[in-house]
Amino acid sequence: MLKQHQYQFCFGPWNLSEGQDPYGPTTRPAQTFDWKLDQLKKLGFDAMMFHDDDAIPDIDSKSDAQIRKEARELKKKLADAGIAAEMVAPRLWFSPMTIDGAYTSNDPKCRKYAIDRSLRSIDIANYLGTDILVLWLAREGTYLRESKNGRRSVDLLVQAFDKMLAHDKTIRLAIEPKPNEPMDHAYLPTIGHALAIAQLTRDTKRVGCLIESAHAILAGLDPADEIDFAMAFGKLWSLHLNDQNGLKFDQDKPFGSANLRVAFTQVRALERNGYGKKGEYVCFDVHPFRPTKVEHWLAHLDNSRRTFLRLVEKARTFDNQQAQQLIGDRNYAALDQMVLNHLMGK
Ligand code: GLO
Ligand code: MG
Repeated sequence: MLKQHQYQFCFGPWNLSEGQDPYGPTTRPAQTFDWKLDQLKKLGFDAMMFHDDDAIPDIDSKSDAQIRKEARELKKKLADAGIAAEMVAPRLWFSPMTIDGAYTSNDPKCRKYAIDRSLRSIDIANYLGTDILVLWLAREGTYLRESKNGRRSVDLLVQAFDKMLAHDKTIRLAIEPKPNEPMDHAYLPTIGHALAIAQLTRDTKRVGCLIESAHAILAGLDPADEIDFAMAFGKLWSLHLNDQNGLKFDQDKPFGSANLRVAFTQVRALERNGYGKKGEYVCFDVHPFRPTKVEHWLAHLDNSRRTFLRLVEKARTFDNQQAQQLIGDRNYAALDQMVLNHLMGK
């Protein structure tokens, strides 16, 4: 039998979060980065994702030389632990310089800050040995449409991406779309938008995307369709699997926890497109439920991976021949029930 592809798994330090929400403080004590790396290793994950300031705390107060030194130390720590750095993402939504957006801010000084910080993130990606810069465009949008010029914002985004592509000849930009939150409306809400704007940049081949299940659901889309679409372009370079119960705040639930069938459909889409065969990782952008006790702090990550692997088994044992017969007979009621039976184990 052909050896079947094995997936590689990843999460970020922020996925071991402390439980704060807009209405209340933390419910678990903060832990060090080293503790988080240890947990990742203990769980048997393969890689870690990094915001620029996860890699280099207080990044804005540090010189380029200091950043280089700290990034190299981190790279060594990761190598000793046998863990890869999957990506680096500039955290462009915390600073007083990004209150009104980053690349699309109305203030030229703030736009410059955002670009300079992104170029630094690219340097950090280089030091850590990854060629992926993830761009979650958190504040690129508006609370009220009259505050920005939408057409100008598209031009500003392209200009920013072009500067990043010119800064480093190998870096690939993976845009992570999200339709809303924290903004009312974001400028690049879907994978279609991310891949379309790629065509306006100076190196279209190096601008691709990252799909997050919850973000697709918030856009009213089926994440599996987003996967098929991105992979038809060969541009799905990373993935944030999680779950989301309808059109609410971004929930980052464990993978499959709100809708197992939608999760199954995503896994089938990954399988049919060969996701991971070029070294792409399956990342879980999930958070513990706020009431989670310290002793159960890792469960959401372990459970997401377990569910994912069970669904891979389900995708690989799905009776495609029988499904094709039912499709040929246009018997979709039976096909529907066949899927449910398969998921329920009967
Ligand atoms: C928030 C996003 C966020 C990003 C992360 C990486 O909704 O999903 O968690 O994935 O900051 O850029
Ligand atoms: Mg995400």
